[in-house]
Amino acid sequence: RQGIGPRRPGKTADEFQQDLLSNLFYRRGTTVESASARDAYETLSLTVRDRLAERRSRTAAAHFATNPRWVYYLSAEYLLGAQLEQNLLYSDTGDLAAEAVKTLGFSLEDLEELDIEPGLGNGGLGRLAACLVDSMATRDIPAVGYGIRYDFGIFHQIITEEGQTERPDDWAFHGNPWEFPAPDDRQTVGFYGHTEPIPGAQTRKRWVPGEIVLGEPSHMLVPGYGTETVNIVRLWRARGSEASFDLSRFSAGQYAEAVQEAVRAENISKVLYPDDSTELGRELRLKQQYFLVSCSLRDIIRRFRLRNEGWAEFADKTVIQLNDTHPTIAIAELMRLLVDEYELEWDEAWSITRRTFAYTCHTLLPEALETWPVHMFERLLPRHLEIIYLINMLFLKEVEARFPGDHDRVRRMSIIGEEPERRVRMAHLAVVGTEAVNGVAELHSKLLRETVLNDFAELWPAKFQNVTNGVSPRRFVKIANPRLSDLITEGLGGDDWLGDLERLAGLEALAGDASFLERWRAIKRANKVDLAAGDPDSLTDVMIKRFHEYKRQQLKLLHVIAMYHRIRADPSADWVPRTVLFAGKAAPAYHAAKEIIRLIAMIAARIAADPVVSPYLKVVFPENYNVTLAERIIPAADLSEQISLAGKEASGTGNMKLALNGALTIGTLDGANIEIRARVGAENFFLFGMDAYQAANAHQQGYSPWAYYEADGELRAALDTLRAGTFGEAGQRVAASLLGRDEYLTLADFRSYVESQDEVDRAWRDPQRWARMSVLNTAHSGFFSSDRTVSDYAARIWRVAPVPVPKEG
Ligand code: 26M
Repeated sequence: RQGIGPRRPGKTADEFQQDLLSNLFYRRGTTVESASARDAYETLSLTVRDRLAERRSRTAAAHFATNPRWVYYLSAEYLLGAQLEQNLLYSDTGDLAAEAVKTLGFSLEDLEELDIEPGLGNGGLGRLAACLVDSMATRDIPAVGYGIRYDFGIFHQIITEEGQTERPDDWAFHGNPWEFPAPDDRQTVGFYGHTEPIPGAQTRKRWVPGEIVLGEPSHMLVPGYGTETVNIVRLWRARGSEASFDLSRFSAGQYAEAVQEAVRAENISKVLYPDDSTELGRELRLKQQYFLVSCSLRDIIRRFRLRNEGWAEFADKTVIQLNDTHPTIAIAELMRLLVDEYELEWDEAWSITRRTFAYTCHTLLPEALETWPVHMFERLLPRHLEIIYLINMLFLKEVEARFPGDHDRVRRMSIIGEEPERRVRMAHLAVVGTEAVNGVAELHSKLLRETVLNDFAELWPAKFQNVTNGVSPRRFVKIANPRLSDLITEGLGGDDWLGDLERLAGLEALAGDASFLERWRAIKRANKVDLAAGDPDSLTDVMIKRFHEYKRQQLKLLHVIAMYHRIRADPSADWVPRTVLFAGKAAPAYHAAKEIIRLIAMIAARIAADPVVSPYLKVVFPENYNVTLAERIIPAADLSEQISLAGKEASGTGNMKLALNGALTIGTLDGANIEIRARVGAENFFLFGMDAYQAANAHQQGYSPWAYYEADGELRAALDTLRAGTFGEAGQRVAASLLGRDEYLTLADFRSYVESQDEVDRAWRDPQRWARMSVLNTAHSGFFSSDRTVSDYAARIWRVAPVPVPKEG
């Protein structure tokens, strides 16, 4: 059946138009006369998708013919963003589409509003996964991203004066035109049950699961930019098997009871857990993780076996990247498949497993390091626990041999923690079962080696690497900021920078050109007008990220209160007008974070109602921060708040997106801020606060927030205002937390932060100077392209090379 295929989608406006009409008629089942906006949207999406599908088939053929080492990215989260605009850009059909939809009586912008983003992630980790799959395709790396197709994504946030409330996110309510279901590739997943010895076998065992669930995949196309490659992200959805429908109960009229097993099965992919960085040991979450892993590994093995190679080749043809510990049970699952099902010897299976996996760590927060109670593991995954015990025993022997008599070290390194209850430490399993471990920014990787994973780094120094995060310049510059993109393209004499972001350095030559700076400023202003968050001539000061105490939205608020006091004390002074924009979600059960959101809402309302302060200060909180909203806020930002306590933010990626769009950063020496500052230059970055070593020692050196309260009148006034209840109970509770333990040393960094903010005001008063600094930020942020990140992974961790896909014909 080789060489047979459908008519290729046409390239001309006429052919696009014809395809659109035929999709409207034959796939949507409607006519031009009666087409609604949704009909037009669905039809346009299918027409664009068809163009990518054709490239996808050529990609699959080229990959199969080359038989390279494939990259499999395992992630419990993907924040892919809206698909239509990106796919128009990547298939170069934007102009054709705009013309064609006019004949249906709609504008492209109307239809883009119907393009809902799949919110299948919490924050940075999920968006990073999306940027990496974009860049893997762009760099022609044969790759598949595996994830879970949650029915309900990250909750929809509503902001009132009461703070945050949550609504379910039924993102696919109207269907999802970007998805290809692949029911024939469904897999069977077991849970619970018991294990049995196999007569005559040593390590092999039989697992008899007590529950069976089906995993049904669908995939989304992931095109590369400026290349022919189209990879896929394959998402699994849980389904009840036939056995989960109880026919006898159905016949007896017990309809609800008859389907309860199926409902239970389908709950596995029902909802994304909305926790960011804090662990909550729910069995359903562990079930989700194993569901993702079991389906994906079987799919990877299915693909491998299509190529008729032996197990000796597996690790040479497969690398599986674990996005944090969430999919780490894959290490035990691959061992189980190889030993129990494919009957390999333990040592051979272990050698294959270790050479196949690599692990990316995204945190340093101890409370975010995943552990599972042994009793839960034993019930849900009895065979996996046995395998983990065996892995651990052999590993601890190795430790004992290297460090004889060092029992404390053995206890610290064990995959099983004993205190206060026995728990499986997923990060330890991830380090032991992989060939490479990486952090996500230089400082983060260094702190991993020096602190949480220090024992492991001493045992295996070569295993530990850094790969600094990056972001997609297509989504976060070209699509989000078309005005700036056009100016950059004009300034550099071409748009090659979109696939080779270091070329932005060429803008340095224009940083002294007054007319260029003037246009640069005008674009920032126009973006602010579009955002409509505040006076476009005010300094737009943005803090956009998940709410977490370590990120220190509280510190920004103390600064807002200090500004408020200053203005009230001297209303006629020449204040720099600011619009302070916060956006982000708090985990629904994270009360302290929700309290901070309430406080922001309260202060925003109070300032808006104050005629003395409101000409100079406005606080806004647009609700439901997601990728789509980020794309509107980032191009309008003047100032980027990256103010986490040093040593706590692994990398940050919003910091990169904002710098690329010409925002200046005010930030601590944390995560990738350090690398941004090193590149854009210290004189173009507002630095403040203690460093990670000072921060790490503060509490044991007797840190007292009261000492800072006593010593700093402006800080004291801000805290007293909160304590007095001027901003409600939320303000009182936030103040109590800051004057209690102040875990994240907010008060210690306050003075330095305010001084740095005063420096921000001075720079802003000289518009030329500010514009110059802004251009230099963009010019020197080319390193932060996720294309570079992917090339780093490819060269140093995956050891894979690009596989070009030939053009058609
Ligand atoms: C854990 C348990 C139960 C439910 C959810 C979780 C969980 C989910 C997401 C825990 C952590 C999660 O993400 C952590 C995260 O987003 N880390 C961020 O990763 C980014 C990309 O590397 C970095 O830029 C950020 O600094 C880091 O905070």
